[in-house]
Amino acid sequence: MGRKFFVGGNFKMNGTISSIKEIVHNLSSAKLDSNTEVVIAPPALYLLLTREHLAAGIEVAAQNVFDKPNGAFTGEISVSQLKDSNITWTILGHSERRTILQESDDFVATKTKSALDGGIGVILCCGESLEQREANDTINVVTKQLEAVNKVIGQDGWKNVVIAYEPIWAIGTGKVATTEQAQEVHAALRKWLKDGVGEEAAENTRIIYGGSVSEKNCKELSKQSDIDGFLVGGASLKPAFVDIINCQG
Ligand code: G2H
Repeated sequence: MGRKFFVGGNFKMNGTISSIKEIVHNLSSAKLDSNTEVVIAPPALYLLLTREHLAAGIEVAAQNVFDKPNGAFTGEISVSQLKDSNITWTILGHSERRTILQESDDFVATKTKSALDGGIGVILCCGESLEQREANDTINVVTKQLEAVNKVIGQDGWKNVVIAYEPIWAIGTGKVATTEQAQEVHAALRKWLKDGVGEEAAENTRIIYGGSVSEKNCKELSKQSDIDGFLVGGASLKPAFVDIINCQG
């Protein structure tokens, strides 16, 4: 069985009660390709509202989760609180958190382990800066980010992980990676999975692309053999998100 196409919508710190209700309504009433798994990630404040109004069959993700079960951790949300709220996924390791909030590879790894142990799927982001790409360091950077996770989750953990390759220079810039650039890194990540985790993980783990994905560029990207979907930021707030979900039709 092939890998099911996966499209995530990362709303980041955008939206209001009314705009999120509108997005959720549009998505719930649209005709979506049943061969695509769809997960949307609103800001934490709107997770419950989103879950309440969203059609069954579309899942909801947090944009982050903490690695401790509960207690005195002001401002954080636990895995069990997500579970309790029927939030079944979380994004982790997004470059905006790695750079702005200084999250290390090891911290992302422990949060990934906590999420998986608690029964939440993880959209695990990795990606290089422009400087790192120009220094030919891309594959080294992204595999190092994944290695930190592999050390703590082990082979079985990858079953509930979707890897999102997001070159930092392509995020929110309108500068999408070319299909060749994206495919090259995705293929290298799959090879890393094969060599470092195992044949099964390489075969089954979805590797999705993120960074200025739009209804215009998604079709071409989706034809690449190692691109199994998208993590969409800006365009997930627009009606065109439906066209991205349906891009394989
Ligand atoms: C990359 C992406 C979603 P955008 O961060 O995670 O955002 O599509 O706006 O570049």
